[in-house]
Amino acid sequence: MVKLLTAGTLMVIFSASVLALEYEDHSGMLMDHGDGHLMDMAGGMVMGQNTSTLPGGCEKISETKEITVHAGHKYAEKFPGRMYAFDTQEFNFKPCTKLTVHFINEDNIRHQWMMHGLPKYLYPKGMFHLEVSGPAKISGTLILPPGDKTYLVHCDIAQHMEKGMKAQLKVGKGDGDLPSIPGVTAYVIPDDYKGSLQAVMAQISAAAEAVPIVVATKAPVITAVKEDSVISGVTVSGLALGLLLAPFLAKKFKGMRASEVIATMFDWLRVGIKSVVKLLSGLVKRIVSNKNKILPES
Ligand SMILES: [Cu+2]
Repeated sequence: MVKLLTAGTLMVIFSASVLALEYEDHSGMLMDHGDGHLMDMAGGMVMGQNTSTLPGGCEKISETKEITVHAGHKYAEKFPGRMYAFDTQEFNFKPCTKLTVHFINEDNIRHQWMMHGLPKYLYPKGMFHLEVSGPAKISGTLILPPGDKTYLVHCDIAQHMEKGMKAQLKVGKGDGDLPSIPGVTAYVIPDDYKGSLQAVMAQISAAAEAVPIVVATKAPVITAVKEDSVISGVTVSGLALGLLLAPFLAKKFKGMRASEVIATMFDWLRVGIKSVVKLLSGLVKRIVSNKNKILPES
């Protein structure tokens, strides 16, 4: 029984450690480059980290909060037309909160949790920014400013915000809503889903049916014209050749019997074919011998 329990405990511990290793944790790998900028060699980055400096207007840290934000394609599945999303689209904190964000990127690409509009005297370019190539976890801390304001949070990788990775963070009551926050506010450019699948498929099949009719009516006209032109071309050249050769042939066959004329013509044909065959075999020999010369070198 004890053995069984031990085995069970070991299995639980093992499976827990396997689960915990689903993504790379960058927290212990980061190097402090100063000014709140931390980086590691595995592509993790924190910018605007501030764990101790109070923003102007904050007498003290009002609250200490920790949040975990997941990012990935799967969180966009509930938002039609979107490709990437955070698992949370709206955050709300008291002014002067010390906030630690644990950012878990679940995709096999790079994502960011980037916050804009912070006071620039404290946060370079007014940004607090977590970034990592996933699947990975990265953490950072900032102290939120005083006052009611709505901050933009997004992923700044090209097109990721437009594809849905956008949220808003309200400090206090905020100062309004930002557009195109999936599931929260209306899109600036709404997608058009008016056409039903049946209507679209009917349109496509109607277009497909219309195409062969056009081809069928056009094709015979083209071939008819082609046949006509071929026949007339052959006829014209045959006539011209006949007219040119007529005096020569008349001279050659003068006084010959019909059987003799035919025999002579067959003889010419034989000689003609023989010379053509000779010419072709000569050409083939040349090509083959050329190949033989080249092949050993290559
Ligand atoms: Cu992204």
